Amino acid sequence: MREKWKNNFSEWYNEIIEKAEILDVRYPVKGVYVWYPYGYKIRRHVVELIRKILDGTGHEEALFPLLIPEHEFAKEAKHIAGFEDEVYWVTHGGLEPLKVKLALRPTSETAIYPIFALWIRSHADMPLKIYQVVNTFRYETKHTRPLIRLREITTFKEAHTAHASMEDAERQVREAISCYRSFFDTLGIPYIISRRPDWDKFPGAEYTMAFDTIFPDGRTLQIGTVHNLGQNFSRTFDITFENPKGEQEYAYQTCYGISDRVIAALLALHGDDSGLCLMPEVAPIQVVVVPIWFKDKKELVDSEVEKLTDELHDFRVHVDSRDIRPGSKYYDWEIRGVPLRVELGPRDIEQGKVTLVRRDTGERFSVPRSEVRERVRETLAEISSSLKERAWREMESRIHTAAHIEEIKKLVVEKGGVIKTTWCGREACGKSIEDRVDVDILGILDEEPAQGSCVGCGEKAEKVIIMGRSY
Ligand code: P5A
Ligand code: ZN
Repeated sequence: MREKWKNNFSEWYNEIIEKAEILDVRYPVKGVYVWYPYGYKIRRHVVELIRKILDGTGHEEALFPLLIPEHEFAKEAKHIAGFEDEVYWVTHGGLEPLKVKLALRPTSETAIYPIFALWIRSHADMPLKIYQVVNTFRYETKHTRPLIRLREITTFKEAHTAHASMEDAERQVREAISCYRSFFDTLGIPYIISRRPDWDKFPGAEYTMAFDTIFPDGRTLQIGTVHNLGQNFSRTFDITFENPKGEQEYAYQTCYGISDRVIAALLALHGDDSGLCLMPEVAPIQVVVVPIWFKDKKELVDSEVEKLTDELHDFRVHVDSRDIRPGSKYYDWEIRGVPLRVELGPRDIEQGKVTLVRRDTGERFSVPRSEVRERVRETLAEISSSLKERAWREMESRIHTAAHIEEIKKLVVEKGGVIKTTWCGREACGKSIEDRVDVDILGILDEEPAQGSCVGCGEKAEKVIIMGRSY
């Protein structure tokens, strides 16, 4: 059943975040939440996954300070202009006013790049590829939401790179996109990759590539961004290197990041009216074993359950031996999205079988006890691929094409989601399209050749764009 999930998504989301013990939203600061142990375990698997991908492609993890002195923060004019409304400032040490105000990082360019200037001497020091997993602070004024729009982003995974040529920075942008693709693919999160319009790129970047997904309510969520910074920051922070010709040159840089939003998407896209459906890859518990006790058979069942858990030691298994009815146990683990349930009772034991129940489809079936390990492995893999496939299918069904402005207006009201259309590429025209339909241009699809005319002005279309209302 996915009635509430689909038709009343916001309520579903807020409820499930609490009930599944992901976040405690009662912390008394707006936009700031507490991770429950269960939610934190999911977070840990997600972080381990991105670490594995980044480590495997030559990135190195480091850790830079949370506090940024005002004079560094303010150096890059466009960057400060883009972030100044969102910065928290530390102004006092105890009762004493600080001589230099300190920003709580909203992102770490201005903490990292003065140090890159010290680390980089020659072209042989590059490419330099660093990442960190940290919390960042943004004083968001739009409606805050758990994991989606945070004032303390607790899981900011940001990478910063420096290169000896623009071509190598371009190659790095492609590598970053491919890292994020494989990350989202493992999590079964569908995405659209687009180039942000110039007026919406990262403050200080040459250009921004973004990953967006579409939620069940038709609104889009930006779940990752990759920026080519060119030499904008290296000029400001004096990051120079000696090139092979012996000349001093400014480094070419990129940066890219993902946040807690990844976890929001993971929870939101794979769910139903009974709760979460976690991807086995990141589920804190992959298999929950529920013993079915019958009067005098409790000891027999318990000893068989113990053997069974031993056989399943390759997986993250939990035995629910609480003294409550099996039905209540099923309910609890369904909310928390445990992908697979194993039931074992006297009858199963007699027949040499165990009962498996899939969280995603509700399907219930018996497998021979001797094959249980293999069958669990197979079923988890099937759950993973079918959740992923369903999420992609659903996202694609929320993308519509329009050739006229009236059609866009109609689609916005009737269907929501993302609208694909054509544009001449001129900023003034783009902004007027946004105003007339009251929907934003999310990005440009570089790969798709434009045909026909611009929906805004009727002149020759140069670009295929996607539009949508985002979180
Ligand atoms: C890239 C990493 C940056 O900050 N500097 C280092 C670059 N890019 S960004 O687009 O501004 O942010 C990266 C991603 O963070 C998510 N995000 C948020 N998540 C939760 N709450 C917020 N308030 C918030 N703001 C941004 C987005 O997914 C974004 O792509
Ligand atoms: Zn136009």
